[in-house]
Formats: sequence, C-alpha cells, structure tokens
Amino acid sequence: MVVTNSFPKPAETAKFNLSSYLKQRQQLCDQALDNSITVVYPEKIYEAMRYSLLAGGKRVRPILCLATSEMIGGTIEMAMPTACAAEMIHTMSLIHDDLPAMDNDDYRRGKLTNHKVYGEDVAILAGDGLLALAFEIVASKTPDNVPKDRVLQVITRLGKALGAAGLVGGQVVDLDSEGKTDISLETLNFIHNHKTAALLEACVVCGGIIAGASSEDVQRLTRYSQNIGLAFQIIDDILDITGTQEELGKSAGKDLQAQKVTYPSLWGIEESRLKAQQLVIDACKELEYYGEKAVPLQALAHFIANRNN
Ligand code: GRG
Repeated sequence: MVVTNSFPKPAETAKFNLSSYLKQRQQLCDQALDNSITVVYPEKIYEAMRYSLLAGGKRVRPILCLATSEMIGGTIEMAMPTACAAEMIHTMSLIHDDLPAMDNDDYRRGKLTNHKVYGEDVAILAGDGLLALAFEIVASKTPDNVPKDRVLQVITRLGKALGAAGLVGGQVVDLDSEGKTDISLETLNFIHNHKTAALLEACVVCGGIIAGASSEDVQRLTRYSQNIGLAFQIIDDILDITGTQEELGKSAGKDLQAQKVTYPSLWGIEESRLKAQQLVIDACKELEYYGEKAVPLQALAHFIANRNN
C-alpha cells in the first residue's frame, strides 16, 4: 500500500483556505504574545521568557482555542487571553522538557534551547515565570463581557490539564518508561493522553466555555479534542522517524536513539498513519452538528494529521 501524506476531506473543508487562515491566526497570536511580556528589571528573566515564547512554533493550541470560541458564538477578543495562556503553558513545558534532567535537547523551534542560551537555572525560572503569567493573564485580561464563572472554569481546567492529572503526570510515566521495551499500549496511551492530548483538550474546551458552551457542546468538544490529541501524537512519533532536524526545528530520530516505545514502533508507520487518519475522521464527525461553522476546526484536524513539522 502506498502511504500518502494526505487523505480525502469533506467538500466544505477542502474549499476552506487553511494556509491563509493559519497565517492570519498565527500573526494575531504572535502579536498578542509579544504584547504580553515587557522587558523590565530583572531583564534576564523576561528576555529568557520571550526567547522561547516568540521563537515561532505552529501556534496550534491558541488557534484551536480561538476557533472553538468562534464556532460556539464567541469572539477572538474574548478567547485571546486564554489562547495566549495555553501557548505560554505549552512553551514552558517545552523549556522544561528540553532540560538535561529530562530530554536533554539542544534545539527547539529551530533555535538553541532555553537552557543552552540562558543556563539551566534561568531556563527553569523562565518556565516558572511563563506558567504564572498564563494564569495571571486569564484572570486579569479576559474582557468583561465574559462572565466571571466562565473565567473560573477556564482557570480550573487549565490547572488540571497541566498538573499531575495532565502534563506533569504524563511526563512522570514517560520518564519512568525510559529504557523499557515492554511498555504496553495502555501505558503509551496514558502517557500521550496526559502529555499531549490534555492541553489540546483544554484549549478547545476552554475556548468553548469562554463563548458559553452548553454541557452538550463541552461533551462534543471533549470527544473532538481527545481524537485530535491522539492523532497529533501519532504524527509527532512518525515525524521523529521521517523528518529532518531542519524540518522539525529540533533533533530528529530521538525516539529510535533512546529505543523508546512509540506508536510506529508498535504498529509500523503505515498502520499508525491510518489510525491517525481514522481519529481525524472521528473528530470531524463530532462537529457535524455545527454545520458550516465547524469547518475551521475540521480543517485544523486535517492539518494536524498532514503536517510535516
Ligand atoms: C506543565 C508544570 C508543567 C511542567 C511540564 C516537561 C513536562 C512537564 C511535560 C512535557 C510535555 C511535553 C513536552 C509534551 C510534548 C507535546 C508535544 C507533542 C509538543 C510538540 O508540540 P508542537 O508540534 O510544537 O505543537 P510547536 O513548536 O509547533 O509549538
């Protein structure tokens, strides 16, 4: 069977100009993130925070958050502080993940990692600073037309997604699994549902909550985001094998080198692509209820499975 990098999309999704949408949304997010940190005394920490936050990146998480807010009937302005917070949390997790005590990486987003430039001590603090700022901006910068109980729900969900019940828990099991070749599919799913899918889910669901999502909306958004979360990680594992350092902006082939159990190591590359494909189809189905309004989120799901970095 020939493995292709793309698969059929529904008619409306195919007509949608995803690349110009992504470009425009990336610019909006970059601008908002740039405005969110001013360099004051002690300059070193603000510079270290800005270094990683503004180093590029696809901005998938904030874009998902904004798109969900719009689909549910909210605006970009209502969701932008939450979208920025999600990118800050994601960036801090990358800074900490790259530290010698964790994955020990020299490159990220095409640049030297934070600790390579600022030292391990400042890199840890830059991550901490971003994490604290994320919550500060959701609480203080969400516009007044968003009811405060929605803001509280967002803070609760973000906290849960990044703590021991989310990213931190997934990272602990990932670290424990290092060097073990008998990792089960159940453990692998646990790691990635927590390390990767939990934050993507929070971005989507929080974007919806900001806009006034009902409990039925939240259920649909949860199923959509769990599917794209797993698809995202399967593709990440494939790209570690098929991508180059230049394309990925970080070291390639790390999983093989560390003999890590990954989706392609369990299923093979072709089967892994098919599974990612099916997850994207399932994710898109969850949003059919919203008709044309769901097209950006459906196109983003396809992007996640077709990306090359
Ligand atoms: C959150 C308190 C707290 C601590 C961090 C280190 C850690 C705990 C967790 C690791 C989380 C991690 C690095 C998960 C990997 C997620 C992933 C697939 C990252 C790649 O995301 P992309 O492709 O990257 O969206 P860009 O650079 O485009 O943003």
